Amino acid sequence: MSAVPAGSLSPEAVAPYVRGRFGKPYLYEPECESTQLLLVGSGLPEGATAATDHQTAGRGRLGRPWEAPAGSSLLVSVMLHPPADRHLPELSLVAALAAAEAIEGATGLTAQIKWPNDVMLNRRKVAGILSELSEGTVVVGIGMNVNQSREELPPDTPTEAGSLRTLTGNSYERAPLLGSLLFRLERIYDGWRHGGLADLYGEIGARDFLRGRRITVDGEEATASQILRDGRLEVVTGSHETRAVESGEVLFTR
Ligand code: BT5
Repeated sequence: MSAVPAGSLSPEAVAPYVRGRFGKPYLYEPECESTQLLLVGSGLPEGATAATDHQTAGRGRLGRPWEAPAGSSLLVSVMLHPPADRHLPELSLVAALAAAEAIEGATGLTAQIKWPNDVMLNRRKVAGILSELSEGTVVVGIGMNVNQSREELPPDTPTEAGSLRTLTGNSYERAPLLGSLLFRLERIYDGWRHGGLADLYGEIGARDFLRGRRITVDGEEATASQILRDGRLEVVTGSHETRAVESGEVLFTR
């Protein structure tokens, strides 16, 4: 009998589901501050992956927290060594697409990408992406809400949070879900390396959550047109000016 703790992301639980380069080596801590810290500046090869069952200081962008009860979600970081001349913010969309596809594979529902770094299911944020650049390498962190109950999700977030469980009524084994996420991330990242965002544009554009919505970008009201082929968000402002936003904080009103 193996001593795999039920439902953990231990190496023994996850190894059977690691099919490609991503996930090797696999660094696992039952608890840590942030999986990002296990990889940033580590010099590990591309595809190296860090995962945990609980973060004590999980982080979002701009110093914001990422919160999830122990054992409830996917908390994973992957080391990437992208070509130096590439537009790195695109990697958040690459990872968001991989997370969306993994969610779709598990639930049978269509997930959407809320530019620049969220994955949405039925208008709730079910996953968030954090890309951190250090010495030419990028550590992409993915937090995916899997088995949290409604009460276990953070309340009062700017974009309402959901989990696969609250949105489908089902619980999901996390190890196969992680394997699926890593496999899809590898395939999509390889496509991006080869052909840039243009090659993935059909799949990203089809899942563009903000398209046509009334939004505010960094406080300014606008209507989102679409994610552009270069990864920027095209918006039409209140004064009917069309512009492309490079990065920013987007809230949607409807
Ligand atoms: C993100 O930031 O959405 C990126 C989250 C990345 C988390 C992963 S977990 C593995 C790796 N290790 C880390 O330490 N981080 C990465 P941002 O767009 O800034 O969103 C953060 C905001 O989302 C917070 O200020 C809250 O309002 C909200 N939030 C926090 N926890 C959440 C959750 N579990 N589900 C949905 N929203 C959440």
